[in-house]
Amino acid sequence: MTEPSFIPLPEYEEYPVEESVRRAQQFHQEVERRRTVRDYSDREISPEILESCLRAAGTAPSGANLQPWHFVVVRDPEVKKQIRLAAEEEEREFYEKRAPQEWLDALAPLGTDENKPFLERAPALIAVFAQRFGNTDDGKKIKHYYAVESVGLATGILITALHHAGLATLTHTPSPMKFLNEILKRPSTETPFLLLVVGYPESGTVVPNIQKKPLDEIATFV
Ligand code: IYR
Repeated sequence: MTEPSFIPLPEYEEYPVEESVRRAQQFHQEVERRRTVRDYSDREISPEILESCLRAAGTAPSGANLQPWHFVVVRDPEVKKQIRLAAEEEEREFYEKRAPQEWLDALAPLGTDENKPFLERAPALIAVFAQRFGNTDDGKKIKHYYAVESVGLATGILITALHHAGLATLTHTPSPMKFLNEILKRPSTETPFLLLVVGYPESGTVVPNIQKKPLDEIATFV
């Protein structure tokens, strides 16, 4: 068993209260502008932006620090096309057969359907995988604790980092997503978590007129 080893908290910054309040408010204003975008321009993204945002995602806390995530960045038009075709096949099943009416009613305000042109047009797709198992340095199979929760945390940071860099995203969840393992050649110990579409919004893009819940509905202070 490895003994614990500690270092001083690196680069911790405490702010005067007023500055802290201002920073919190500014951050809220910045993330409040984030909207899920479904219409993308085909303008390319500089790879350094994606790399830095992925490094930011990789700082997320995870169960036992096992970092149970893998991100596949897809820019190759041929691979994007394969993903679009496979996703649209699953989505057609979903919208025409599998989805109960209640689910379709919940989606109606978003105006989504089985057509996913953004999977080919957007310059990058990031397939996020959760690794339920991993390997130690000496090749033993180990369980990853809280893999899904950890990947959710990393993905939240990724979306926020991309927004901060001026990019738009769409959290797309074709269901089932197992086709991503085949197309992207990922092992069966990895479960696709979601497919993040990344790019610049098409000029004149519109988004659904929907609201976020107010603070008193999402939080209770005891
Ligand atoms: N996966 C489908 C359906 C869908 C489901 C939810 I929940 C959404 O918030 C949006 C869409 C699709 O991507 O169209």
